[in-house]
Amino acid sequence: NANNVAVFHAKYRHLTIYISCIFLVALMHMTFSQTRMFYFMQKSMNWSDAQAHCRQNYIDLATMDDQTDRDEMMRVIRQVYNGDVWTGLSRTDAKASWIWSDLSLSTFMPWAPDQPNNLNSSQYCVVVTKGANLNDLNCKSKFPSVCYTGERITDTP
Ligand SMILES: [Ca+2]
Repeated sequence: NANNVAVFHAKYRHLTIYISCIFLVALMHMTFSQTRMFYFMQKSMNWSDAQAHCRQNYIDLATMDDQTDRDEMMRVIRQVYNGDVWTGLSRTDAKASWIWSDLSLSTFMPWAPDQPNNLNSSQYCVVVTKGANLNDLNCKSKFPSVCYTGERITDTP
């Protein structure tokens, strides 16, 4: 009856709070541990070589899911560099969709003003500028690059 339920709740209230705390800590741990880690590669390479290098040493050229990724990526880059850096975004030709190299379905693409403009009809690979925006450039151009490790399974609110 209601009286027994009340007694039960009083008896186990501390346990409920304890379990809630553990759950909260576990959730926070998941949120933080699954954020991507970004790594700047100083050596200038064309996009394909940069991708091969990232895949060899990390997971791939960097993918961005959201503003959190963008902020963290720029924080890592700006520690040592202030210019264009290859990201994992590219396309196979002028009519193809932009695709992240790890096949991430992320649609977060903060293009710079008037970009992508496919200048000279030969810009199929994407750098992040010092202003943290995306610009399509020629894949044969040589720039430093940014790689990543880690995969986010849950999104932070
Ligand atoms: Ca461009």
